[in-house]
Amino acid sequence: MTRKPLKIKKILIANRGEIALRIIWACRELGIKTAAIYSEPDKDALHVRFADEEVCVGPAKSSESYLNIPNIISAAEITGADAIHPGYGFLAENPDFAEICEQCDIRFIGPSAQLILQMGDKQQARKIMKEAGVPVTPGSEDIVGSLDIARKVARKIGYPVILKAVAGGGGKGMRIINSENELLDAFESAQSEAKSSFGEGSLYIEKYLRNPRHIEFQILGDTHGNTIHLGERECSIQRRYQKLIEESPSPALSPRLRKRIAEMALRGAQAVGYHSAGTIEFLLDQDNNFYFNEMNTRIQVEHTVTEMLLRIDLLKEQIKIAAGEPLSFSQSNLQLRGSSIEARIYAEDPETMNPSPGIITAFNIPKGPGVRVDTAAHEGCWISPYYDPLIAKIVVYGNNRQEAIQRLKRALESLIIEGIKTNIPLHLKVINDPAFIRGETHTHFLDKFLPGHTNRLLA
Ligand code: MV4
Repeated sequence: MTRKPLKIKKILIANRGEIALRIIWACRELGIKTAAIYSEPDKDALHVRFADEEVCVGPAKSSESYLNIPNIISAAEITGADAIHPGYGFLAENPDFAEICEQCDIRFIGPSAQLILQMGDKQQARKIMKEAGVPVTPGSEDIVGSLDIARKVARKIGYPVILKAVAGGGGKGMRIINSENELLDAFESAQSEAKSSFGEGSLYIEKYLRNPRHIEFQILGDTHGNTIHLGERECSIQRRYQKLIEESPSPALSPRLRKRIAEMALRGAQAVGYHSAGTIEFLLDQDNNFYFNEMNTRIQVEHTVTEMLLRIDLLKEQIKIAAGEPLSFSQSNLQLRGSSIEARIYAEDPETMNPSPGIITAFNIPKGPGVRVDTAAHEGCWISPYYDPLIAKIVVYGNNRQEAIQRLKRALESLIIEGIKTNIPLHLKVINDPAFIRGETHTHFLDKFLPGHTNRLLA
């Protein structure tokens, strides 16, 4: 995939919150002008204040504002932006949006529409990776079109198995099946859930791994044939597919295992000719077997962990790649040293885990050595109920994991957010937990902290 070099002078930011601000900071440093979009309730938001220009694209409802493709394209035309940065969520992995941008001669900051489409089909992504020689979880070779085929595949790979939606990600349309007599119900309910969530009910089957770790490799590929990896992030501490804590390096990887997985991540990225920032996600089982799970074709929430660890700027690299410039460093420039951890602060009730919108009446951000805070919140700001409840990311660096944990602890202890409820108490419980401190994390780790809130998959 080659794209013509383009001098990017102005970027329209098709997002809100902390990631919109993060994109603005990168543009400032690159000397690129910024245009914000916003919905009616976001008119006083910081991303609107700090952008050079702003355009209202609609009312509160995302489908009428931050997902409103015609209005967003019009905003780019009106402001004369030559590129659009989608951030994460919203339109970041919508192949139609990427395609429309290019057709309107506006550069989409991300990979090609075709690549987004390919990796959005989870079964096709599996197939491509498998053909490239990347290990994938044992499972179906193709979509499982009927109960009969599902039964055959499940018998071959052996129970437990997991049914997943081809259009999935994020856990919707997923079912764990322990034995053949559960297959019929699971197949039908997964199919209808997938259909109502994604408008596409196709399913595939994999061997179910118990308590795997979620380990993802950050990739950067430019249009000059350079593909590098920036190490891994372990994102096992999550609940209902919402990540809570991410860290790099993963305490589970020896240098040797890291090298083996990194080689596979690079192989996968090169096989699809990846350009832009992206992530290749693996599941690591208790015997250190690793399997490709999915590829994310966007900049992720937790990119900050890698930035903090390696002292690089992923947003600037992503933007430069989109402009057709080569990467500003190579694999051999990167040295893994120390440890970085991120705590995601959500506006939610720690008891019920329900969203907790409202006005922030007091706000103190942690400061001091090795602490970075990405947030668009401030004292007096309104956390609206319409969007993602993420209000801040507290990211720390330490010379080793122990120092990073200590730093995160003292940072969280000086983080004051009043007026709304947050998950800060849950974070403190996790980072004081002996198993967490030993690095013994997995994707069901949080279950023990959430009595009465068992993972939906296990329920
Ligand atoms: C799995 C799995 C076990 N075995 N696949 C959850 C979301 C989606 N991205 C993939 N997921 C899983 N796939 C097999 N074959 C367990 C999970 C899983 C999980 C994965 C990553 C992070 C958190 C998770 C929580 C529960 C289940």
